[in-house]
Amino acid sequence: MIQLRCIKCNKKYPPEKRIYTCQCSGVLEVEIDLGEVSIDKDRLRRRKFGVWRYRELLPINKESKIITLGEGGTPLYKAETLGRKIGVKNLYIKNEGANPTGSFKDRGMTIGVTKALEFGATIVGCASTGNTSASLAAYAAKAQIKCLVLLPSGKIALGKLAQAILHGAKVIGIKGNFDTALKLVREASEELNIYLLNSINPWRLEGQKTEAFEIADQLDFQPPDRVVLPVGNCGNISAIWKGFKELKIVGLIDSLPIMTGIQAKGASPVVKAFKQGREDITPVEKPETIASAIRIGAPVNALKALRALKESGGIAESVSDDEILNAQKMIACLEGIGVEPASASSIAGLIKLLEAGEIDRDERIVCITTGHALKDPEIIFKEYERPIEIEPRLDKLKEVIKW
Ligand code: AN7
Repeated sequence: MIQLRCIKCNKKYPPEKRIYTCQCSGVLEVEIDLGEVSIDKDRLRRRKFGVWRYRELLPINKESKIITLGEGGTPLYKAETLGRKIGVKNLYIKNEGANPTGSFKDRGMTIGVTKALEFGATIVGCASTGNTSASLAAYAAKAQIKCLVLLPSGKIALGKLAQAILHGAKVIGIKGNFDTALKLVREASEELNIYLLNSINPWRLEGQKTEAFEIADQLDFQPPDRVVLPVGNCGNISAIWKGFKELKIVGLIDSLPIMTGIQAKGASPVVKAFKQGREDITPVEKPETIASAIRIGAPVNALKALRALKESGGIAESVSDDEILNAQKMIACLEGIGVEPASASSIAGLIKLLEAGEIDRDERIVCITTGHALKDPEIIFKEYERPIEIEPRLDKLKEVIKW
């Protein structure tokens, strides 16, 4: 049995109901009766990697037309060199930039757009700091339905904007930030019959919980001690925590990791609330950071995230733009993994917490890098030297090569 439950007042709704929030305005969670689920490691191992490897734990009808681009199945790297540099023996990087459109959002959209079709929607929409729009535009194209995306004008990394345009979405810039755009698209979804696929949509997060399933699976069901990831609108950390809890309930793992959420200093309402022991956030009016993906001041899933942090005995920390850029360079040059700035905040946060003695160096740690470096090429050109140009002569080449 599947139902929707409000995480604030516990009110339940049947899954056929096309709603995003409770009457009390609390956010909803999908509840699957895990007692009815039969799943075992041997059956899983016979299937290929990816979101749909875990279909027994996903809330999709058997008859549904599944919209997929082959999402998930991303590599989990043992980060030996970076680990040695920062003094962690067992450091892993789960690289979500390896998804079809270059971010973890694809895991959510395969479920979200499949669900949109189940509901008979012909238009999907979102507000976005970039990656959600790139992903939704691609999945809407695959499903051959219309897609509307509202973006904070001038604040979107170029690669993401290019993707949304390429896949044929109706892309509209909003004078304001992400939070303003989200408010408008929520209003528009009511009036214009648009199926909303921001992370306020509980079905979408069901796809993202497979990040937890895959991490456990790739570590032979010996879950890590800790998972570190960037936090913006708070959907992903909530989804991943839900995923680990479900794996434990169905008996595939015996322990749960400590969740560790990292925000950028200029956009860190969750870190502030966490440190003050509160369950509600005070929105940041003018969020600012070079990590544009997580430039979010009023995260809609904050309550879910704060509960995930609390239940797992976790930590929330913020990092500066310089720390983020430094971490981006370290991952790129020590491990060969190119990530966008928001993603690098997980490593930046880990370094900060190790130095502060809040994380034990003996832990087995997984850092999630959420989006690909090419999403934001402008940052790279701004922060790094451009190539010099020479005449095509060997003596000139010898002159300029100084390793
Ligand atoms: C690379 O695309 O919110 O805490 O509109 O793109 O689940 O919001 C992106 C978020 C981390 C934060 N890393 O995840 C959007 C959007 C990257 C991201 C996050 C985002 P959530």
